[in-house]
Amino acid sequence: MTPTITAFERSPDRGMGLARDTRVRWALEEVGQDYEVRLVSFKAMKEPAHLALHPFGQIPTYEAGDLGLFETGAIVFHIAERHAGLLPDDVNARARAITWMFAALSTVEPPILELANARILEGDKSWTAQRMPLVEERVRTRLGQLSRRLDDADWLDGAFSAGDLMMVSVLLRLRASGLLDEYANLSAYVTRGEARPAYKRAFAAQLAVFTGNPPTG
Ligand code: GTB
Repeated sequence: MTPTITAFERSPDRGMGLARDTRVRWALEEVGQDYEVRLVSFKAMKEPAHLALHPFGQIPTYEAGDLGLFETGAIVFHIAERHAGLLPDDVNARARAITWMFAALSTVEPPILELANARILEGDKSWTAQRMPLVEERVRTRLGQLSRRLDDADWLDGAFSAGDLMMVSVLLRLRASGLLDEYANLSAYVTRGEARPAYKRAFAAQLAVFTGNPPTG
């Protein structure tokens, strides 16, 4: 059964791949699962039909048969559990890969989102200039810790896994800030993720929504 995901009809990032449907597309591409996309407007996201699927009125969602999911962590985990390629077979290695998914979403992403909100949503507030160094420092703390753990490895725990997919997706949001460039190994880690053919296909597919040009080949 071909799953259907939802994505922004018009992403505010103009197809830079920062909206969270990209990570779901990436997971589907990694495991070779075809998918369909239903584009939703900001208005439609807050209407009953979409709220029945996503209680917080957001994208992405995932539907396959009777199953409807929201939250990228749950969606990517579901995909990774049902297909080979994103989670190791070894029980302990699998548990560690899942741990990295949670770490990406609940430990590394929050300060990155705080930074994005401080810049985009609160950038015009009088207190932003004072607050920004504190917010940036919280991001640097996590990046420093992650950088030390990754060290000179290609991926967080052996072979590429759903944990890396989620961590790279989370870190990508930092590119424009320049903070990622302060950690050469993390910057290279993100570039390594973006170089994966599956990521490139996912990126091209979400960009095509914005440009109106479907990817070829
Ligand atoms: N925790 C949820 C998950 O992981 O699935 C968060 C989902 C979420 O934040 N969805 C956003 C959304 O639907 C889109 S991805 N927002 C609309 C709303 O809440 O009303 C977040 C996002 C949006 C835009 C950019 N951008 O333009 O750069 C980047 C990321």
